[in-house]
Parts: sequence; structure tokens; C-alpha cells
Amino acid sequence: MRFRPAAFVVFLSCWACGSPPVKLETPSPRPAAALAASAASEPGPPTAEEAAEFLADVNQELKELGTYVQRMSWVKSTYITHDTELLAARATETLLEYQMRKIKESQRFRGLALPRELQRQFYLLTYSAGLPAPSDPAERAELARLSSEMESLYGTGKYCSRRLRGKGDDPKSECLTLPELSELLGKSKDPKLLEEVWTGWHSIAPPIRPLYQRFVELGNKGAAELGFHDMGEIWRGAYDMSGSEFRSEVERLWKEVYPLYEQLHCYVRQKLRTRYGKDSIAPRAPIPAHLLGNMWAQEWTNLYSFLEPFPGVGQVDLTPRLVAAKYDAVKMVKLGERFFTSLGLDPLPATFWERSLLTKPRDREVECHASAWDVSMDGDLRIKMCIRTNHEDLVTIHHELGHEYYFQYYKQLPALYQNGANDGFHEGIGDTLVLSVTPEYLAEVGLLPPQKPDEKAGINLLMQRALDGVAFLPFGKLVDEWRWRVFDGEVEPGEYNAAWWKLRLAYQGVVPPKPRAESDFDPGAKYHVPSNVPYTRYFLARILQYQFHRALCKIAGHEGPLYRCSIYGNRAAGDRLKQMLSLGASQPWREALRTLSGETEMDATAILDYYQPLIAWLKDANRGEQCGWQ
Ligand code: X8Z
Ligand code: ZN
Repeated sequence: MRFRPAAFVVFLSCWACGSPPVKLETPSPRPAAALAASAASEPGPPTAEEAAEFLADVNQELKELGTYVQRMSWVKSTYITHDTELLAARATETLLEYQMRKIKESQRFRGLALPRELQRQFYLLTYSAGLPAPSDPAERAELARLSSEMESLYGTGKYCSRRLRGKGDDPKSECLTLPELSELLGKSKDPKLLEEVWTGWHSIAPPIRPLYQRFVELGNKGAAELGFHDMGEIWRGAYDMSGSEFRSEVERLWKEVYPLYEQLHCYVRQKLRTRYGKDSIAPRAPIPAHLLGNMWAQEWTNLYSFLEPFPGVGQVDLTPRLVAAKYDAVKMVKLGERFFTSLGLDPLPATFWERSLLTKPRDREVECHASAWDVSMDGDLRIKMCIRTNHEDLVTIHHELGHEYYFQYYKQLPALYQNGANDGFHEGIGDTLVLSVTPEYLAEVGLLPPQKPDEKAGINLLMQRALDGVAFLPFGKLVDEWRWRVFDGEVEPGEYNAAWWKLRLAYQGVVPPKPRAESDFDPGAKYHVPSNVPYTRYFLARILQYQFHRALCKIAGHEGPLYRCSIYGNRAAGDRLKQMLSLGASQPWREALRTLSGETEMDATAILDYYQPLIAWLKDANRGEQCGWQ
């Protein structure tokens, strides 16, 4: 399934699950009336055999229905029209009905002594309801339509302005899409233009606000029918621990990495002050979000050349190389695939190349946010991405291929197990391999001339990586902090936007270019909100990728600093990776982690180890600065 933004992710997010842990918060009992009604139609006490049969049917039916929904969703996302939007909504509605019905039926087996494997599948089924639909058919249909419509509004969003005429791909057009606006935001140094581009993109979101508000109401109604307080409780329950333990776990990891983020923030702010003037950012002020080179200020790699610690040392930005070597979309994906096959993993299937969408079609609307798809749960793998020849997209290609290889190696498992050990694992595989894209590796594939290992070049490389992986951390955490509060009612519709900026200030230390109002809906200008894709997974992935990298480098026999290690071509590391991927979600994530690294906890020491040389450099560069923000 598409990884898995619309249909499956959201609606049957079995990839975000784990097995019943020690202290699982079970949903509160269903209302007595509902229990009485279902008891009347139930055929006596359940047995373990019935439970096994029930799950076998669910696995079979999920695969069939899931494939149908994926196909509808693929067509819709690669050809957005009024009709495809409605057709995808209808398909989703069918899946939502099925999923809710099966989860409710499965409650009949609760409390029954069952083999571990069946227990795990029941757990996965219960927490697969990323978007729980109410049983009322009209409300269910409305929820499916809202989902589809919000996605289309985002996917077709454009900002039109005479001043931007000629600044996008079409020299005659005044209307720019997100990829075009993002490119401008990444390249321009004109603060006025940056502000307009930032504000322009965010203007696509207010129409999504009333839809989102209703979407939350209906989703929460569905969650209540399953005995949960709200949708967030379902999302947080899928990590083999209680929801409250999961919250503390994420907080713990964030606290461990915050000092690293603070140093990076401090250095970047200092440099931006030199670019835009002392009046643009006061000494302990947060950074204006439109100056960081990315629409959500989530990754800052576009500022690399300006922030480079040792100017001109080593070659870190691959964009000029990719352009010079005439890399097109297919060649870039082939390069990514080559990394995986060098580890002994299979080549991508022929249908991947026939059915993927790798470049933006000129004549129709598509959702350009990159995604990986597992359409049939049986090897029909695809990527949907509007690839441009640049460094950032090469990284994203590796990210997407990580999903593809997970799909590929767990496709033999029952549908409920066809998922990551938890969703952070799924997001972290491709990102792990990106850490092995070292200058030595790039020289091996002919993209860079051979370079002598050099300490200054190493710091440059680490800076570039940190502008991606470290800058991302607070954003990775805050998106769901906002949603969890929205879902549980702590944040009311009248304070959606204010609550969003409160979190962006607290976590990222950024502010909008100008004060925002409640008529804005800035969370809606981020893909994962209108598409209902949980986001904490990316935060986890950015911790796990370094842990995976450290473990694989050890297996590969690497010695020396972690940032120098590339597992390219190492079969032993590849075998171990395959072992973990093949488990899918069949084991709790701690088991999967143990398989790969021997560890059983998510651990931020790996990311801190990795960046150690940069941390020392940053502390020095920030001497005399007051870090942090008020
Ligand atoms: O959404 C994605 C992937 C698809 S799962 C392209 N990412 C997050 C984002 O773009 O916001 C990868 C990094 C974080
Ligand atoms: Zn992803």
C-alpha cells in the first residue's frame, strides 16, 4: 500500500502497530446497550479455533479490499479530478466500514486464552484504525469524502501572483505549485520574495480548516465506538506499550537530543543575522520561519552553501554533480536501487519501472508529495514522486526505496503483519542507507572524484547532514503534539492556529514572518495533516536511523568515526537488514531491533555519537552567543 498516505495508511494503518505489551491500555468497555445488542446475535462462547479462522479471513479480505482501495487511490493521486476524488472516497468508505466491523467483531475474542501469534494479530487489528469511522453510513461516507477532498485541496493547491510570473517552471504562468514555491524558498535570498512565497503557500490552507474540524469530530466519534477516548489514543497505542508510556518515551528522546538542536539553531541564527541584518533577528529571538529554506522550516539543507563551516572544502552538495552527469529521474532511482542491491537485496521488480510515477506530468493534477506504494501487498511496488535533479530528491529517493524494500521483504506475511515493526522503523530504513552515502561511496559510483579523508571536509559533511536530520527533530515531534491535543479536545477549533504556533515556537524556535490569525490554518499547509498521516514516526525514524547505522557498521566491521562508515557492498550488513525487514510487524518492535542491533530500546546515543565532532565545532562557533530563544 501506499506508504501510505491516503487509503491504507490512514484507514488501515496496520503498519503503525505492535503487539500486546506488558501494560497495554485497553479501550474502556463498550456501552452496555451496544454489548447487549451484539450479544444477541453472537453464537455462544468463542473458541481459539474460531479466533484463528476469523483472523485468517481478515488477512485474506484485507488484502483483497486493500488492493482495490490502493488502485483507486493511486489513480486519484496521479490524476486528481472531481471524479477520481469521489471514486477514491467511495472505495475508502468500503474499507472503513469493513475495518470497523471487523474490529468490533474481534472484541468478542477479548480475554480468550490464545497463542501469542493470534493475540498479536488482534492487537494489530485493533490499532489499525488510524481513521476510525462512525457506524452511521451517512457519517462514514462524509468522513471518507472529507478525507479525499482535503487531500485534493492540498494536492492541487497553488499560489497565484503577478509578481511571481515567470518564476515557476512555466514562464507564462502566475500560478505556482508547491514544488515550484519550495524551489524558490530554497534558493532566494530576497526576504520580501521569501515572505510572499511562504505566505502564498499557506494561503491554500484556510479552505481546509472547516473540513478538518468536521473530520476530527467524525473520526473521534468512530474512535469512541471502539471504546477509545479519541483518535490520538489509537495512534499512540500502536507501539507495544501504553499510550502514556509512549508519550514519555518520545519526550525522553527529545530531551536527549535538544542540546544538539539548540547548538545548531544558535549557529544558524547567528549566520542568518549576518545575511539579513541585525534588525532581522534579535540576539535571543526565534528565527523567522521563511528564512530557513524550507516551507515548514523542517530541514535546512538548502542553506548549506551559506552555512558551510569550511568553505570550499570537500564536495558535499551533490546537485551540481547530478546536473553535470545528466542524471534524470530514472537514473537517480537506479542509483538508489544500486545501493540496496549492493547489500545483496533483490532488484526492484520490472513492474516498479512500468507503473511508478517519477516525474510531474505536465497536463494533469497530481499529488507531488513523495510516497511509496505497495498496491497489491504482493509485489506491485511503486513510487509516486515529482523528481527533480537535486541532492534533496536523491535523499528522498533513498527514503522511498527503504519503504519499497520493507514491502518486498515482508510480502510473504499475512496482511496484518505487512508493516514495519513500528512506523518509525518503516520510515527509518532508507534514511539509514543515506548515512552510508559518504564521499568514499560517491567516488566509487563515479559521482565525486576520490577525496582524501579530511577532518574539515568531515565537519562540512556533518553540517550538511545535521541541517537535515537534526534540524528536523523538533518538527518531527510537534506535528502530532498538535494533533493529539486537537483530537483530545485540549485544543479547540477556535485556537487551532495559535496552538500550532505555540508549539512551533516552543520546539523549533521559529516564528511566522508576520503575526497569523485564526482565519489561517497553517497546520493544513503541511501534507500530513490534510492527509491524516501520523507524524511521530518521522521523529522516531530520525533517532532510529543512527541506531541502525551504528549497528550495521559494526556488523560490517567498520572502525573509526561513525560518519565515515558506508555499508555499501557489505553483504553481512545486508543479510541482517533483510532479517529485520522480513519480520514485518510479526514481532514487537523490540524484537525487531534486537534482530538488527542486539538492543531493545530506542536510543539517542547513536545520533549524539554520530555528530560528536560537529557538536564540538558548533560549541566553539557559538562562543559568546546566547543560545536558546525567548
Ligand atoms: O513524508 C515524508 C516522505 C514520505 S513518507 C517523503 N517525509 C516527511 C516529510 O516530508 O515531511 C520524509 C521526511 C519527513
Ligand atoms: Zn516515508
